[in-house]
Amino acid sequence: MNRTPGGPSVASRPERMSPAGEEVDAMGVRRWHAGIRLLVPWSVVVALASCGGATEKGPGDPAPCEPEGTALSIVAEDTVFDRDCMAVRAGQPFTIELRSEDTQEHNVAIFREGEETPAGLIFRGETFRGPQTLVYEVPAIAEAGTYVFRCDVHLSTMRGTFVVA
Ligand SMILES: [Cu+2]
Repeated sequence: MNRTPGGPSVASRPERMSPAGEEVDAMGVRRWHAGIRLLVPWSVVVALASCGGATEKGPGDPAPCEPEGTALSIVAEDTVFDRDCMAVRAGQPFTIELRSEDTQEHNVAIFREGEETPAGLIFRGETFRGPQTLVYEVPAIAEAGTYVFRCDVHLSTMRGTFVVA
């Protein structure tokens, strides 16, 4: 596993592709301590977000998973995440280890539920190609509630619930 405290090892990859819909935020996401300081035009993100599947969970539903410490992990393989729920405690920084077995690009981003827009963005991890593992360092989320995590590249299929309790 590659821990990447100061910046991902893939950041200097020279052959970044930039077809529409992929890598739109490649330059902006390298420093994930600043999940809101994106250089990408928001219109692109909004366009992506608008293609996302509807959220079927209501706000009154019980949390589908419980906090499990501050070191989360998730696997992307065959363009699917191996879990559909992650949870942390409010007010605690945490890490998400994303192990990708795919040559396609993946990432993990967290949004407020029902608000997969620039305004609702909580955190965006760098998009990268596997097979490779990155550890995202995510600032504390102060507000308990139900959020959404997703891969920005496959946002309609690679997604799940992110619980802050
Ligand atoms: Cu993906």
